[in-house]
Amino acid sequence: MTTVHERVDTFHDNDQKPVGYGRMLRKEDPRFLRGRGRYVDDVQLPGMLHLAILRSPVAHARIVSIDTSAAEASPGVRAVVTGAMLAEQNLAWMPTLSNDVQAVLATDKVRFQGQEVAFVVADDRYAARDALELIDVEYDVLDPVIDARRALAPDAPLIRDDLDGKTNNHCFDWETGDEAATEAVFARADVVVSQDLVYPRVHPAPMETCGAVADYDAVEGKLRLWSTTQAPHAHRTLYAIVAGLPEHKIQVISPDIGGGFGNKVPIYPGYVCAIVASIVTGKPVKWMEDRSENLISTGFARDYIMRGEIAATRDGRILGIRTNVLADHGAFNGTAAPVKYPAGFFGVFTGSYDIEAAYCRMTAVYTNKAPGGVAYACSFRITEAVYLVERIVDCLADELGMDPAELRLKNFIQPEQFPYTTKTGWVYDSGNYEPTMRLAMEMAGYDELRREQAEKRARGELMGIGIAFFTEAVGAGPRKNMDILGLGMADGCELRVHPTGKAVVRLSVQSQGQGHETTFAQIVAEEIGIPPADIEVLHGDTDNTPFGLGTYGSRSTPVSGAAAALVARKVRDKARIIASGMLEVSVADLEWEKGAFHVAGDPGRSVTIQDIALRAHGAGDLPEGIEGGLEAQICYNPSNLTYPHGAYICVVDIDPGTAQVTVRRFIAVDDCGTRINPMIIEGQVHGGLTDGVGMALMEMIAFDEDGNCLGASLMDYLIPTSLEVPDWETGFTVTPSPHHPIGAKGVGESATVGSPPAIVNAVIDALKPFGVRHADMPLTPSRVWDAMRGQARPP
Ligand code: MCN
Ligand code: CUN
Repeated sequence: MTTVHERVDTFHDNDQKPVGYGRMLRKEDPRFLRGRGRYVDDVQLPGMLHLAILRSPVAHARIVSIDTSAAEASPGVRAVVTGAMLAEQNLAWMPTLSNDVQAVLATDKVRFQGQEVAFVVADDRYAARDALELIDVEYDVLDPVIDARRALAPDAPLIRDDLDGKTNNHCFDWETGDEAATEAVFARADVVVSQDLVYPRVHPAPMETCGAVADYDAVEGKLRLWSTTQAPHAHRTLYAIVAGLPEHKIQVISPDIGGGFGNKVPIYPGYVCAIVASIVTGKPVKWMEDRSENLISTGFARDYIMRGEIAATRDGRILGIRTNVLADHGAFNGTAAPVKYPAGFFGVFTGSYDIEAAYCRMTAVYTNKAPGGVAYACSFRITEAVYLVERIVDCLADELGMDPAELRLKNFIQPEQFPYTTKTGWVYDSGNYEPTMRLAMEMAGYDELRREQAEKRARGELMGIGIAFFTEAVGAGPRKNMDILGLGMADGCELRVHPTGKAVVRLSVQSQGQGHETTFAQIVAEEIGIPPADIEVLHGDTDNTPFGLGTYGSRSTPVSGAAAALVARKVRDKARIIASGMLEVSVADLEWEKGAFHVAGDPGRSVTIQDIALRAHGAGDLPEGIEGGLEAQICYNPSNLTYPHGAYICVVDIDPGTAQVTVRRFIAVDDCGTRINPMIIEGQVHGGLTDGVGMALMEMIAFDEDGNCLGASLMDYLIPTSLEVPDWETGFTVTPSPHHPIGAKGVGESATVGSPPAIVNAVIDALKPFGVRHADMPLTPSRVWDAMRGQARPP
């Protein structure tokens, strides 16, 4: 495993430091490349049973009766459990992350197709699945509510009759900004443009589906749960609350995770069923969903129906932005977002522009669709916000007859305005937008592209150039105003340096493919000078890591990364005192040079961090008041979010005969502050851009009018492969975060946030000769064809 790190010294593109930041190959890759990753489904325990879930075939129905007798008699079956049985233990319902409740197994009604109705525990997976077919459920089918626009109609069927006093499908209202001030700027604007936009329901579709192995030991009274979770500590606390087990008797282990993309933030009924099954049978129980179960029942993303309005002066000064949103939350509000932000961080819909006023009003509704809402590299709804603002800015450019790059450059928040408080109250920590935009334009050869486009238009060819410029808010978040179910959004970190100078760093966040074992070793290495190869990163096991809220909203680097840097500094401070004893000089006379302290003015007299580690654990004397050992623990509470930004330019060609869109080029310039590992950042950006092509051109979880999910397999739910995407052209600028100890901002979701509007803007730009001003995602050939012929289909 260590051999790959030999390249660390030669793989730098940002500086010549011997250890620390740079293009280091991933420490986890030898394991993955040799097929030695260990995922939840690889967990095999003696006597383990298997659990399968019966799901509702219909979107909305009353359950009349359930007959499990045939299933119980089926070979290999150990238990069949229904909602009624869970209700006896008060376990039929569980809290969601958004102050709603969700059925673990349906008791009264089913509320979406694919909802959990009963489960079977059997000796193997096949016996369990076979027995599902023998469960006889009688449904009294009800009219479903599928279109969010009809959810509040007076005659709409009531979905959540389980909630006391509920008489309609209203979920919540939310507003932000200043309505009157916005009205005033709209009233005096020369130009007002408005556009309806739908961000369709999409799905994260990670390669590994969700699953768990629960192992309850009745003698120890301890529950061990291997599960596909992005937030093991937060999940543990919720299980403690729901199951009434003491927290120290629950160990949540998330081993290697095969992609999360937000899909593994919520707690799913399957996890709870596995726990119940293990407690009931006294055996370990594995539940692993299949692809269709994952697509129809687990956390979806988006499903926002938006109206964007923008007001400006005739010469292109943006004055105000206003939006009205209808949010479809499905049957239960299972959104994972800080509780004070029911619409996530959608509040950054004012984008990267210095405007006078903004206002947003949102209504959220229940429909007979799967619950969820925040998932798929969304930065807590920033994906929708960025799409909204970047599309309407393009609509404005079109209206004004102005170049979309020029319009953006004219309205950017200026570098000296940071920290910048937006009209919806967010404080952007730092930014320098124009150089990022100019770099993207230079890499693209923007003026040349426009010339090429003019020539092609003259020949009847369809070429489009689309721009998106985004600012994200990532790194949730300051405890004073962010929590999930009462848990403050801070992260712990522990660092132990062993006697021989090798170290272990324990994190509360959890990688699902982002390379934390590498980058967190690099952060610590940069601070204490121990090579990354000698620093082991441990995560994903609540018994062996400090408490913290986990990985989502690109918060690992902004929050946990800061914790790792600070804990290393704490260890270094102690090392300095020990070094002063070893060198017999005062602490003030020591100078730190990556990996060693030397006496100021006498570099020959020095001790390395490894020497100090040995002394800290050794037999010799330590300075007065200093305990032995070399380790520290901290909990980092960020003072603000970090605000990465980026400029994306997309070039598309459209076949006028088939309406097929080809993304010919894509230029992405990202600014995530200090860059820890540029290779990993590029990987994150490449993945996010590919996601963006999927959402813009291919992906949608659609339903028919009965509520049948039409995206239940990867034959129907199209996700892009390397064949549908171009060779990405990436660049970067560096504007460090002022409050983050190493100046780093998050980047994991940036490209998914920024790329869809760039692609849609490019397609609409290509369709200008047809007078098209907008068409909704996904821009499949049929939608582009309809747009060319002036008939927009309902989404
Ligand atoms: N990084 C860096 N320098 C920076 C910022 C980040 O080197 N200035 C590195 C980090 O150290 C980390 C990676 O880039 O190794 C991503 O860091 P960060 O932006 O902090 O995001 P998280 O680690 O918190 O990852 C979460 C983010 C989210 S929310 C989704 S969704 C998503 C994404 O990551 N899911 C992913 N990228 C994914 N990539 C993979 N392979 N699999 C997923 O499920
Ligand atoms: Cu919103 S998807 Mo990521 O935050 O896990």
